[in-house]
Amino acid sequence: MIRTMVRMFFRTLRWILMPFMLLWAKLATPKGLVRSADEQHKTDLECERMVLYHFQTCPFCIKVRHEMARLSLPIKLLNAQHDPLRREELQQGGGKIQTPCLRITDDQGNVQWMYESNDIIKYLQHRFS
Ligand SMILES: N[C@@H](CCC(=O)N[C@@H](CS)C(=O)NCC(=O)O)C(=O)O
Repeated sequence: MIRTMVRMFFRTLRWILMPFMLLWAKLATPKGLVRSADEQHKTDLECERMVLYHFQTCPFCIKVRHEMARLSLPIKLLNAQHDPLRREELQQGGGKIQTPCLRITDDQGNVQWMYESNDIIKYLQHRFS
């Protein structure tokens, strides 16, 4: 009973905050780094090996998406908020349904599932700054 009420409370709160989060996500998107065409092409290819599982209005995801925009990284986004298939992939691959989660595939085809927005941001900055 209490659990249901708490869940309802947070669900309602999320609906109320949603437009503000979307507005923040859009208005605060930083300008992207400009690279030479060759460098950007190389970066684009590297980004093809990464996927970000996210929720549209999650503040931690917005933070990571902003960093991706700042570093001009065209990383594919998969919305795991309501899509059962994406949720299952995240649960099976990463071990839990929590976003943001960056799936990274290396040259050998090994897959790493990276959680925690700060860790993802540090990783992207280290690799692409
Ligand atoms: N410390 C984490 C927090 C991430 C987090 O709490 N994400 C929420 C969404 S805002 C989540 O995935 N919750 C699980 C769920 O709603 O099922 C980070 O910085 O990435």
